[in-house]
Amino acid sequence: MTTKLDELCVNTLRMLSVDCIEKAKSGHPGMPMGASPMAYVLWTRFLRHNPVNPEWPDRDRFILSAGHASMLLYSLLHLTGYDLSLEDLKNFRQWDSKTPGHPEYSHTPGVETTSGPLGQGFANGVGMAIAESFLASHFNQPGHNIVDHYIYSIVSDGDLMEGVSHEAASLAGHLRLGHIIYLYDDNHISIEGSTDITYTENRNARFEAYGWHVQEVEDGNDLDAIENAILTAQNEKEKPSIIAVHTHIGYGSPNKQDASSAHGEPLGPEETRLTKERLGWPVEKHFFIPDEALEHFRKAIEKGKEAEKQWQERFRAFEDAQPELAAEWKQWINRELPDNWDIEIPTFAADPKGIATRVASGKVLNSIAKHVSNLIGGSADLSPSNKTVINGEPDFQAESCNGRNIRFGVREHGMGSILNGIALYGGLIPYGGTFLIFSEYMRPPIRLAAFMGLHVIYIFTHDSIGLGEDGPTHQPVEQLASLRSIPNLTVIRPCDANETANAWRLAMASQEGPVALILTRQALPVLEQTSTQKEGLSRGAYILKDAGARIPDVNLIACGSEIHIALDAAKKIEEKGLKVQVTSMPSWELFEKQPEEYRRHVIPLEVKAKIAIEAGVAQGWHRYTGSDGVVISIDRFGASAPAKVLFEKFGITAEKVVEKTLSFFPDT
Ligand SMILES: Cc1ncc(C[n+]2csc(CCOP(=O)(O)OP(=O)(O)O)c2C)c(N)n1
Ligand SMILES: [Mg+2]
Repeated sequence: MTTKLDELCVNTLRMLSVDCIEKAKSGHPGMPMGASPMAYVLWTRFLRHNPVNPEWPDRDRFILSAGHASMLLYSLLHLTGYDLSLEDLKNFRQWDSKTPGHPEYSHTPGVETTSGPLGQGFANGVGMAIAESFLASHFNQPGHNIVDHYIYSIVSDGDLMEGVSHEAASLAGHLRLGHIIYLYDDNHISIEGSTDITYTENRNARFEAYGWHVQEVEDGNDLDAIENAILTAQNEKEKPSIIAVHTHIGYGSPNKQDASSAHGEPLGPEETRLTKERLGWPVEKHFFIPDEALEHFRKAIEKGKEAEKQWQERFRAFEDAQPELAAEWKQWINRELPDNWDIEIPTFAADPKGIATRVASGKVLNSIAKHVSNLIGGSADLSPSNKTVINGEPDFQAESCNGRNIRFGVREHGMGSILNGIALYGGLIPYGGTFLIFSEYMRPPIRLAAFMGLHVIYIFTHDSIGLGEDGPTHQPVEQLASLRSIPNLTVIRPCDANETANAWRLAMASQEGPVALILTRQALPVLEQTSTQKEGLSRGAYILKDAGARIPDVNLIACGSEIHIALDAAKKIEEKGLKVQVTSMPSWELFEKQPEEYRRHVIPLEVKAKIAIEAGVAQGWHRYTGSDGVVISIDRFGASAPAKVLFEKFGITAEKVVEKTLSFFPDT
């Protein structure tokens, strides 16, 4: 039964959101007005959360996937008692406010993920559900339920149209992630108008085909119907649930309800007044929060404290019964690595024949995974190539949620967003692999991982024309430059097996943002120098081969497979009596963090001939060679042929380096 108080609370959510958007003269009122009833039911009758401790590990997760409805989330957070004041709400979308245009993770208390790029939140939730079931399977013991909660989301038409929702939904159905409960704000409107112009498939049938449990609520204002549907979804343990709630965008606005004009612009003063009249809201009041409504919403604080308290008691009992498991739990949640986690990372002996860095990566991953049991991940159907399997571990499947090998299927975009969800959830260190070229298919979540500062590790193999015969569709040329352009993403392109080991060391410790390991398909020599140069890689660049002079004549700068070409070339150039330094530069980002003195030492300014070599586009390298320097690069698409032939044809050879270098010294 819907009471007057329920109605008052729903309208408080609606009109608080509308007033804040009016004040900002910017924002999206339509969805908060239509989706407030479902949000109200979920947040006051179901969501187990503690506004005083938003990070309590066993809380339900709530994701507003349709981030444009941010004002709805901010209203919920304020009303239920999070550290978000009415002043903060009044500063919606303003410089330095806690209420940015779209919700930002770690910026506003209670925001579980950054949402706004449609579809991402949907897929993040799938990652969170994977993490939840993995942790439940690892830690829960008979009589001790430490991890047991739901992943809720409100998703919109746009979320469901985006491809990533298809990928993530398909995997979630396969994995039977029964703790997912998504409310679909089924309002038939997107920016360009009715969804009839573009989005007419049978959506229920779509989700049923994935193996989801599907329900419909005919009237989005029917609180009891919404409540019943959520209860039914909770009882469905074997399937993820979606509830299509038929709503009206801009509900209550006499002239904008059901119109796309309600989507993304303030109602305007006159329409706001008319809407308040229609909903029986005091017209003259702004940001009005009736006392009874506030009191009702704020019950979340006591309920939340109590729920967390009960969990703490359960945890103490668990700790008594299972001290070792409990210690491991704390270690994972506190993001600590166990002592000696890296003790088995191999040092590779110098070897001119060498091994591919992807192969080295597989060995290193396994040596770490033996000691770090919360390292979890997989590949988008390329694990035999990416070397991402943890040997001897089960797959993560519906029947084996303790498995650490996730089979993402051919779903790079979904994988990227799911990795973000796992990292956001906490307790786990996720990694995911594909060919470097297909990082393109997962760029949106890579960007968001960087933006949110998530600890995610990417294993991108087949890093250049060196992959050979598969040809230009598979050969990255611009991908390195494009990844290096993402702020807070650390890109590491190691030159041999030992640099690969050190890259993994760094990736494991890099908690402030994602790390992309860029690895070769082809074998690379293992160098004598790298086995003793652990420090070097962590500084981004270092002198791999000294020139024997304070100021060399020539500085060759490279990374990855081109280091070996540089070393070969150095020998030949030295035969001409020139002093040559080779700088190994696996990571620009790490190098840029070094003090200037170190940077000048590794790439001295005064050197006459500075030459960078990379089997990819030149873009960016002049930053290190200077505008007078030379970049030996590939500024076109590749070709299908054996790798050796391609390096020759594209001029990524020691001979080419020698030729370019000697052009600086016409007298030699
Ligand atoms: C990936 C992505 N593409 C485009 C947009 C811009 N955008 C914001 S909302 C929206 C669609 C709005 O439709 P819907 O999701 O149904 O929200 P409603 O209008 O019902 O509030 C679009 C295209 C976006 N946020 N993310
Ligand atoms: Mg819509």
